[in-house]
Amino acid sequence: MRHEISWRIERYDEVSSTNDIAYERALAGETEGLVVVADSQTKGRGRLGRAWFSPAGKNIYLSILLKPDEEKVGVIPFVCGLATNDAFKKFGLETKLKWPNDVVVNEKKIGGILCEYRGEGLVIAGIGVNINTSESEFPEDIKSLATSYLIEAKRELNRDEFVESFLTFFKLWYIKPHFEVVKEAKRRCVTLKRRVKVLLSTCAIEGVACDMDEKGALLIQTNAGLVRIETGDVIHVR
Ligand code: BT5
Repeated sequence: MRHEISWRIERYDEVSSTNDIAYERALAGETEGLVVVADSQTKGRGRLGRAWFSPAGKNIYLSILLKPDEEKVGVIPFVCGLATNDAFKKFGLETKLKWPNDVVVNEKKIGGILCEYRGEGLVIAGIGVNINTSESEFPEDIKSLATSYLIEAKRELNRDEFVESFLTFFKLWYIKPHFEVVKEAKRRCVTLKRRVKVLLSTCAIEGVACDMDEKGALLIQTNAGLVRIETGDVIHVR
């Protein structure tokens, strides 16, 4: 079995994106286990260049530098998601996963995950988690889609305690075989058994999300047969 990862946490007040800082640190010779945590981001990002709302003093913006075994690269987003679920549970909040990279409470997004493969086995795993943002503080365009610990649990949460707990759970999931990670992600994934529309770069497909394979790809039963999807934007149709 792989040795346990040990964490080295670097804290910043404001960065462009914690994923970028973690990558710069990797280029400067940092190795697996570096964790970059920022109080705010000026260019926090999601997938496909989308922006991640990252105000100061409220939430968690964190990136981990990893060198996973090859077969595990594809399941790092689930490792992040499961650890986020477990950390929230420790503080009394039940959350679920939405395929491929969201942490949700009742269809609303409380956390987002951006894992970037940077070659030579290097993965930067970025996690944004909404902790103490109130409803009125979310920008209009995401207000109806987003939620936070404060909104759901009706109390504030100490961000350092959440980070500590998240990193502890991350370690536990990271050393498990990839198929066990996927097995648990399947159990917690609200996308399965749902009718979905998946937006791909050039088209959209609709069907029932019937399963996830052992690599974490989504299997969709469409009128034209079974379709396997490795990434995309999923809309739960009903
Ligand atoms: C994600 O992208 O969900 C991945 C977000 C990853 C953010 C972390 S923060 C630390 C690290 N450093 C970074 O620069 N990024 C990572 P995606 O699936 O593309 O979702 C983006 C969409 O989520 C946006 O287009 C909005 O609709 C919505 N959104 C933006 N900010 C949000 C927030 N704080 N909470 C909930 N939804 C948000």
